[in-house]
Amino acid sequence: MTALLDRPARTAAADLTLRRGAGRVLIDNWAGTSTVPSRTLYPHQWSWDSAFIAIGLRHLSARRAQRELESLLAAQWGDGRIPHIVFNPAVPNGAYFPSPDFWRSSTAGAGVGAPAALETSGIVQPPVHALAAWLVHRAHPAESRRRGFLGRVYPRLVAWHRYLLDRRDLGGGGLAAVVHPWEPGMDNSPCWDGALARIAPADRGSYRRADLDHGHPADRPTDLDYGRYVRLAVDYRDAGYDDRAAAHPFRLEDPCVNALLIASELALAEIARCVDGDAAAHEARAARLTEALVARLWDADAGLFLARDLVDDTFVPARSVAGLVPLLAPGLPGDVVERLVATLAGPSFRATATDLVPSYDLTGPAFDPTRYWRGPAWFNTAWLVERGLRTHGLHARADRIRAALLDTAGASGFAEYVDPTTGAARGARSFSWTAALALDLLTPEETPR
Ligand code: 9WN
Repeated sequence: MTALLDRPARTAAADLTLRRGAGRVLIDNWAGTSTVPSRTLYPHQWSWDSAFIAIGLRHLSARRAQRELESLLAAQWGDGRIPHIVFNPAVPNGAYFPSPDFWRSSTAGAGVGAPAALETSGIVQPPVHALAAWLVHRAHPAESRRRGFLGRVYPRLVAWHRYLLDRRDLGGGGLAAVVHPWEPGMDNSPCWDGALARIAPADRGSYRRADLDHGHPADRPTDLDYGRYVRLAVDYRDAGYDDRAAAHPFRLEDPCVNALLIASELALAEIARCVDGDAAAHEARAARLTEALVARLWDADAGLFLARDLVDDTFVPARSVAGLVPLLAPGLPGDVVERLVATLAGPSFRATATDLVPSYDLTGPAFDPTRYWRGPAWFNTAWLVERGLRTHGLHARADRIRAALLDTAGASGFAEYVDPTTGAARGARSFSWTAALALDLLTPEETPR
């Protein structure tokens, strides 16, 4: 019998303890208008973290969940981009690198509408925000209506998606591209190794890493990769963060980013129905994106979606959890769903010891159970795959991931990620999205996820 079937059922007492622990993490990490991912490693506001955090916070305080998203959207640039970090001016400059004086958003980004009154990074992260806004609304529709929440966030979310589909369709095939490994949110994934190898690293003496003050060097990206991250960011900054002018020597289409765009377009359709927007236009866009995703990123031999490198227009062979996240798209062809489910249950992605989904193929040549995004299991991707399985009515499979996520979140002290082969906690503890997404899965929804 497999570990999947052996997992003991969760008790009401265990759920209560977990709920209290998760709530405590979110309260402790609240910074006044938003939540830090981690008090130690990430002391500012991060874009896709805030979306996941709002999805959990809605069960504690609808008001606070709305503010989480509103504070992020207040940092939106004139061209529609939502920056991946919004800096808290009260936090010392050296607490995180790259810091505000590195990105210089208010000056370097002025030409494309960076806010003048606050500092942000200049790159983006995956578009989970419309999905989060819709879920936040649905948790407490009366409170949402009272505050006019959807009416205020809708135009900003529309502008955000327009940015991704206009300025970032760098391959011309109707999908959004990423231009830095931090953008897909899976920074150090083996998926970026080939594309990064073309980038000359910045001089090691030109910057100081702050992540190693808190993170273990064996878990974090190498110095060589960090130098390349810095080079890409500096060159984008020096092009005024203008996608029409920047060379974008690193440009790829990522399946997770585009799957989230589909899920978020469908959420925008729901929001549009509440605010007199054009729901049909959002649904049509989601359908076109789904077609483009399958046409450009599906690889039947690999059994999952792959990233496409736009520099040489080739598939990236590395198989990562990003390739399973498109389960979120309800319009996927049936045979694609079947293959994805088989891949998820096969030796590459079924970590029997934890039942969590590893970030990279367990049998792949670059697999490392502890290093950032090169194998460890993360809770946000487990939540997305769980939701994707439910999207296709695969509730028994989703239930297993749900139970694994809840058990491991609690046992690991709400770790940032875990070794998928043992469940051992890695990275930061009391990590906000781990707590938020556990809280979310503890709370039944009125309609199936
Ligand atoms: C760079 C905050 C972020 C997450 C990313 C994760 C990590 C930052 C870093 O932390 O990235 O953005 O310094 O490594 O990879 O997904 O949003 O939690």
